[in-house]
Amino acid sequence: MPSTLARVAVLFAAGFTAAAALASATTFIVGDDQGWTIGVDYIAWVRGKTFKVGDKLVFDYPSAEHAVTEVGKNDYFACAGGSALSNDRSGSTNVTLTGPGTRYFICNIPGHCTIGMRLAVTIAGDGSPPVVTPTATATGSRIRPRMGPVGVAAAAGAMIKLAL
Ligand SMILES: [Cu+2]
Repeated sequence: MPSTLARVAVLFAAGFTAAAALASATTFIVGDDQGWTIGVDYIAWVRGKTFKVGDKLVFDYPSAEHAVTEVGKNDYFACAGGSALSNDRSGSTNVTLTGPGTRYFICNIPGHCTIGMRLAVTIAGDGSPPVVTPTATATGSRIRPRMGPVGVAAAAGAMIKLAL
């Protein structure tokens, strides 16, 4: 019986951790209200922001006017879209930051990159994963002495309800 309760508690703790990790992912609208367009300083837009693995970039733009073209570092600085890693003109381009490092985006419509439609985003990689700290109720052997059997049962019951 205690092992079943402990298992439920561990499952509950794992579920809570996963939910917390999901909740901490951030969606960034590139350029905020202005979106992906000419006349926005994307270098300034990036400044002060922290991008993490799992965060998402959303580029909003009129599909007839712009594109989101992911390129390598050299092509970013050269405004060259010829050997793009990807290109999208859907009007709403979602990019999930799946790993650490720097990713480079330009608009490959001729002339647009050179006048500022380029974005370089550096994704932090060294953040250690959240540490799961077993609580007193999650580990049977660590139940606080001052909590009587009724309290333990009530706590376990509450956790089972939450887990279901
Ligand atoms: Cu453009």
